[in-house]
Amino acid sequence: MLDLKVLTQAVGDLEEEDVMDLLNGFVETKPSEAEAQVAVVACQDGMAIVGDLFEKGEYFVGDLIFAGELLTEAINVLKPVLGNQENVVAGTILLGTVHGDLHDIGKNIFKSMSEAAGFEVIDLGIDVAPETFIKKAQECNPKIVGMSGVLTLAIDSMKETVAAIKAAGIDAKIIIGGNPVTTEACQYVGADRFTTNAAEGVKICQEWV
Ligand code: B12
Repeated sequence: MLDLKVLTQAVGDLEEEDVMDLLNGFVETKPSEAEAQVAVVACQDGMAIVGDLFEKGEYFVGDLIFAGELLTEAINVLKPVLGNQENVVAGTILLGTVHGDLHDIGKNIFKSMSEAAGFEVIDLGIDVAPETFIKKAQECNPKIVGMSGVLTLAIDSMKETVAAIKAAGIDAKIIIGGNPVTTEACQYVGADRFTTNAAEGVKICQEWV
């Protein structure tokens, strides 16, 4: 059985070998999709430890970079057990990390889980300007637009992007995700829904289609 607290701490301590051993051992037990999602949340909690240590000055930017690589590697190990319904096309999600923000690990996790649930995801990448969201939305007519961001400034970028999308008359549901999003932020931004959990985000998108 996977000890989630040990996993969270190993991510927080940037103990790559321990994290990989724990996850490879976990995947060998053929866990359910729900169990795998819980492991993702444990890794995410580990990143919060990294963030706290960075704020305290105990970790530096190099540690953030390493943490980013570690989490990407960890999610790659979990991907095969995070679900797979590639033959079902549930709908299209246009996704991107908003302008000014270069963080993409959370976005990529949401992308993987959405694809596993049968969505087609058009990923615009990071630091995406409002005009880019609009141009692509006009081309591919998505049912859902997903915006990601973890910097505080991302909230204002999201607000700007939502306003531009609405002004362009694009008829899509909008979901925002990333560590700083809250009920208040969601109202401020003008999005339909928010989440800080990729699995919950997928459920919301499934409700919409
Ligand atoms: C790794 C990391 C980096 C890496 C990012 C690598 C990468 N490829 O993404 C690098 C080194 C590049 C980086 C750079 C910087 N970072 Co940084 N970083 C982090 C760290 C440690 C982890 C972020 C992360 O990946 N979390 C884990 C993921 C899985 O969580 P998540 O994003 O919330 O995603 C989950 C959900 O929210 C959801 N989700 C996410 N997006 C979406 C979208 C949709 C549509 C849905 C439905 C769901 C969803 O799904 C995910 C899984 O459940 C955080 C600390 C923290 N607590 O977050 C700091 C943090 C975000 N960084 C910070 C800072 C300050 C910086 C820098 C300014 C540092 C510097 N001096 O250069 C730069 C900024 C660069 C920029 N302009 O963006 C601060 C932000 C402070 C603030 N209030 O704005 C933090 C909070 C650290 C801290 N405590 O000080 N960083």
